Amino acid sequence: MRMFIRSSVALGLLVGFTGACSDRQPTMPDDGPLLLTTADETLGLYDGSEPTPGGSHEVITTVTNGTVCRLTTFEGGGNFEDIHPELNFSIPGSNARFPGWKTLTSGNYFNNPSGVTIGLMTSFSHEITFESPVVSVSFFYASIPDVTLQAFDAAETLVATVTGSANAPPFSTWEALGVAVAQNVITRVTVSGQTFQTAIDDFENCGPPLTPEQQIQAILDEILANPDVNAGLAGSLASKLETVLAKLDKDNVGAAINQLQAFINQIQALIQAGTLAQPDGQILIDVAQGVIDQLSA
Ligand SMILES: [Ca+2]
Repeated sequence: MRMFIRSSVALGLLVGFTGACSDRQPTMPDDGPLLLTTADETLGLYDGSEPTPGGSHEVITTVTNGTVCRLTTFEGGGNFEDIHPELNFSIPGSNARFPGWKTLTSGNYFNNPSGVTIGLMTSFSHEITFESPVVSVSFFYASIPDVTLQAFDAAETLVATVTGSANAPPFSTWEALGVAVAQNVITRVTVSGQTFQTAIDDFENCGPPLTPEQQIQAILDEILANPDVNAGLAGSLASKLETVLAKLDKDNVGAAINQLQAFINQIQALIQAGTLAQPDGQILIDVAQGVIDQLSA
């Protein structure tokens, strides 16, 4: 997903960064919310480096005991680029929208939890909203002021809140902050920090179930990523799962369940033969069994 739209705030900043690096003096728009000074310590995470467009955002989906979690690492986002400028656009597969946030691939930050890219606040408070309500939300943060995470349900009731202590500068310590409730009711969260002085990484939301087809695709991806599974074996396992998908496509649930059971039997045999590590195989069995249970319900 490539996005090239930039806010007027970003353009205003760029005007100020025309000299040599050591001479850069940010010029603030008169009506902007920015609170920067020229001192390095308060310039924050963004070092004024050239904005660049990004590509597809990385989202890592895991299924554990029926709970689906979607991890947005921000990898793939551009430098000082809007994560999504349009209302209601969500990163594909993330279940989440990040209005007002930017991705940053270069700046005054270190030891970030994943890759090179982080999510940067461009105001003192931002929302993150969800396509489907979730049960838990978490991320890692580095911030000069304290960071407060508040979760709301569809009725705009505050259902959970947590505050993390300031841990910067320097932006080299990343601490986890998260909330969890009993049911999938969180429709949005607000994150309070400060413009350019608060960043997050590895944003995760958990809860809404995947469809059987999505879960089977997740198993397929897991198999293809496992170095213990050679090409021939992967082909054999994949053909069973592709049969499951074909049966589901024709609403032939009974045949799909039979194929899933055959898949589970094969994984059990591979575990017993020592071909597949027990924890790796058990994850595949758990997800396949979960799909069987879902289809049988
Ligand atoms: Ca990252």
